[in-house]
Amino acid sequence: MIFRLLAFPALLVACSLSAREKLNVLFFISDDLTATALGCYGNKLCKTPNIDKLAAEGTRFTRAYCQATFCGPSRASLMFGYYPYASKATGYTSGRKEVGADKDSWAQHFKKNGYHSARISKVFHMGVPPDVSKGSDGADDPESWNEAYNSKGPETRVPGRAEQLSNNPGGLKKGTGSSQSFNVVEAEGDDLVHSDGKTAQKAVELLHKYKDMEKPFFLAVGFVRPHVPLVAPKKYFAPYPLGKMALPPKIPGDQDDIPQNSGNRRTTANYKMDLNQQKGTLRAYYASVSFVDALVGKILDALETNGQRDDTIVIFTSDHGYHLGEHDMWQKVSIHEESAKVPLIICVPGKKPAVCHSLSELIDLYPTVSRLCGLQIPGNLQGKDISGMLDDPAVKVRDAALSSGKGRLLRTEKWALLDYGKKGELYDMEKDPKQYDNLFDKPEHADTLTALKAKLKAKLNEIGKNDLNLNKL
Ligand SMILES: [Ca+2]
Repeated sequence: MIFRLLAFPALLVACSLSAREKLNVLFFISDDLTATALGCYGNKLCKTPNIDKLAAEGTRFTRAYCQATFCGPSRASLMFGYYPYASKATGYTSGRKEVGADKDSWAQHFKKNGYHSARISKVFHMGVPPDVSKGSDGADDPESWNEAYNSKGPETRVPGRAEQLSNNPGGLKKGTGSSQSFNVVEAEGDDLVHSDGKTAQKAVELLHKYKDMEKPFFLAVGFVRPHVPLVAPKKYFAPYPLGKMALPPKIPGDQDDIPQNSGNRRTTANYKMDLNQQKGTLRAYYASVSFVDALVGKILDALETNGQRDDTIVIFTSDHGYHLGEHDMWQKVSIHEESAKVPLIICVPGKKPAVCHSLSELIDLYPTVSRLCGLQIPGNLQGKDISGMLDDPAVKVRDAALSSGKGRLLRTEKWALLDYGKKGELYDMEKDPKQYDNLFDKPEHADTLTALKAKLKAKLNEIGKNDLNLNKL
């Protein structure tokens, strides 16, 4: 039960002493998880029953976009409520240091307003696997938390069946993108061998501890999978035999109208992956996603068993999306749909389940959840309060979403403009949702392009202009 009627103290006294005036917040953030891998977003192969169940109980957003398509700037942006363009948090390891001391993070805002705030594992940037192997803090912000825990894990140094699924294991040539390669381990042992298994166990422990706490809690739980290395207990690989894996369609000439840049060179050709290596990568990614899903289920079970579910807002998302072979591209940094769009589920007690197609951004979480919990929304935040969408999914608060990676994505309901300066991509998302036909240079769409470019320029002028720093990616 949730009590807002403070004018009626008799009612409060009549009810359980553990009842709180404010809702708790349980925030899940996965790493490098694309929406296309989840059952609730239409994937027929990858098994995610627990996340699907949460989606069926809450509002699932179909057009939610990250503000940067790699870890550091995306996480700094959503946690501090500013576009990367508006802060100096534009590099791979960005965090508080770049954002500055004068801004309260989302968690810190809750901490300052009567919440007990806690973090487990990766919420701000952490290097995966280096920080995970060491159990170190990465770019964490200690000011945000009353308590914080890292989940040290062995990553690839675990017994099991190991594979390197690329003939270019050193990664791509200098200047062409990532050195992150597809290391896979089907690990011996149970969930608790791994960082994420320990994270879930700690979350269950904290939820139990918070049962009798007077303060409401803000608990942020970060999972490091399905970020590479693709290491998970071998039981999660079992449902995904190689022969069952279906890659996205390979369309001849698909890449011919995509301007080459450092954001989209993580291709099958550059990684030198044969068909079995591509399917093996998909298989290991799905196994990693199912591993995360099982752990989400474990934590939500604890929330239910403790009787906390009716007092807790549950949010599930990822720091950005990921390519799993669309346009023969892999990984992140590109600003195509699969990389810039994120899964987003917000489940608020007492609100009807819904699917919301309105445009939203990860920086909307800070103001929205502040509003839902009855906290003031700091006036300087750049996100918008989208809580109205949770009462009525037809509500719209923005006519375009902005993301960034190598270039800038302006996404309206009908159009996607991928702007790289002189070059770019333009897609009609109603007719061509998979982004096969780049209309950027087509004269018949010149007026649309001009209008979208003007809209993008106006937005950037409004929010700040620090371009992302793609060094070390
Ligand atoms: Ca990431």
